[in-house]
Amino acid sequence: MKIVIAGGFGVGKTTFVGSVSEIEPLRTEALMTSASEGVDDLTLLPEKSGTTVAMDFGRRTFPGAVLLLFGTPGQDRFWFMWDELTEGAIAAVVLADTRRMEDCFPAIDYFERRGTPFLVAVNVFPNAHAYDTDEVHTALDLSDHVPVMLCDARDRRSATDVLVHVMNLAIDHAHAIRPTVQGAFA
Ligand SMILES: Nc1nc2c(ncn2[C@@H]2O[C@H](COP(=O)(O)OP(=O)(O)OP(=O)(O)O)[C@@H](O)[C@H]2O)c(=O)[nH]1
Ligand SMILES: [Mg+2]
Repeated sequence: MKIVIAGGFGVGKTTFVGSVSEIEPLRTEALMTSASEGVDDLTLLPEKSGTTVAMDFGRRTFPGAVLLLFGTPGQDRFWFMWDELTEGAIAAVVLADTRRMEDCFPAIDYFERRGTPFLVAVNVFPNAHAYDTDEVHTALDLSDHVPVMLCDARDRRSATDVLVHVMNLAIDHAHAIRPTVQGAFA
């Protein structure tokens, strides 16, 4: 099963894939230099030194399912890669940072438009205000069927919990559309 880990710049996508992957993840990090000053806002991310310029790739096996994890690049200037990167994905995780909530809107719009099942996982940064999941759901104006979770992308157990939820979401979605598919060939 292909799962996409998406979200805005610096929200923790690479960290998430690294936490849950059972293989050494493939990363395409480029060192951030003064050339991106004024473009990439690092005010809230003092420790960040690299940024994804193509994708992250990891793998995680559960009983009966192998998840192939594709992390997107976060910046708008890499949007042109999204269609290829997300092709064939059965579900997505949209990571959000409540200090910069609006940064996850493009990813939410993208998966809504494509009809890809997704959930929103708030990566809780220590100095961020603690909102509960209902508040985030309302703030993002999400459909009722889109779950919201809180997580710590650095923590394997927490990030794994997100993966289990997104896997179940994908399975539910597949069951929901199967009668339509069968009907088409009847
Ligand atoms: N405190 C805290 N820091 C985090 C967390 N997740 C990631 N970080 C840090 O935040 C920064 C951004 O993480 P990345 O994983 O590179 O974010 P990204 O979404 O892949 O970034 P781009 O690929 O540039 O869009 C890094 O310095 C991480 O160490 C978290 O849950 N809590
Ligand atoms: Mg990254």
